[in-house]
Amino acid sequence: MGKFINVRTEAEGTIGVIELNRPKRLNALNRKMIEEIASQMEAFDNDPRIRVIVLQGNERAFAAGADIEEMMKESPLSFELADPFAIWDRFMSVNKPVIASVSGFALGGGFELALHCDLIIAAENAQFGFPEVNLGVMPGAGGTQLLTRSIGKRKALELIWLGEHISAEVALELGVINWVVAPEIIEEETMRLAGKLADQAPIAVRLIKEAVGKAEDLPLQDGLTLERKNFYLTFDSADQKEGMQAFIEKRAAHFKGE
Ligand code: CO8
Repeated sequence: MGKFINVRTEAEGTIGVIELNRPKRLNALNRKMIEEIASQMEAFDNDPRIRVIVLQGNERAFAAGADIEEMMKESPLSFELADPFAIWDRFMSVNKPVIASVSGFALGGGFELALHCDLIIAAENAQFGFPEVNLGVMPGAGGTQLLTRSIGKRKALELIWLGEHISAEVALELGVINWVVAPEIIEEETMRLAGKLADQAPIAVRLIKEAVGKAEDLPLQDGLTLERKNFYLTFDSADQKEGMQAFIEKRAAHFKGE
């Protein structure tokens, strides 16, 4: 539990939930809050009982961006010395699946935080956008790179240049997010999806995350080589034996992450 986040587990301790908790500021992200999120994600990543991590805000806001009051005091040198984006690199090192569950505003750094997650589920009232240009700046926590990889150059420029919000429905059509659901059921639907993922074989899930994650960076042949090595590795797990045995015996598999 931190000053700016609430932490809990669900589904018999297999799902770790991080809830952003700065409601009066629409969960605007200050440095301490980002640090708390990253540290908690690492704690869940290192906890063998946890299989899936969920990041969520509240009904009104996932996060309305970086804390503008805090940020306006910065200078190029203060940024250089504090290296604030090093914390963001830690999100990239999480091995377990991370689901962003977005209601309300996901703007600027809040949108970037969601883009650092593997899957995004949104409520119909969610709004995504990069308003930085309206402040005379630009995204700095990965927005130009992650959004462009997700929807291509022209659409990314449209969103980041115009600084307008898009609805969850449009975000879904663009392929930025995975699912849109009614606000009343987002919590339940998030847990259903997280629970389903938590029941999959954890080692396979982890190796899939690594291989798919590298698909955007590696030349095809290197990506195929990595995929094959990871495929071979799954055959060293008890879960591979269990999964195939269960198929033969026509029963549900029970995976232990071994
Ligand atoms: N920073 C600080 N305070 C904020 C922020 C923010 N990003 N967003 C909202 N708040 C505060 C408001 O100032 C207000 O405070 P108060 O009650 O004391 O006046 C409170 O939250 C509620 O907000 P509003 O009254 O404005 O609520 P509305 O429903 O009228 O409007 C909006 C909601 C449209 C979301 C509006 O608040 C808004 O435009 N917010 C700013 C959005 C924005 O520009 N975000 C981008 C910031 S820049 C950025 O993210 C750079 C990322 C790169 C660095 C990442 C490092 C962390």
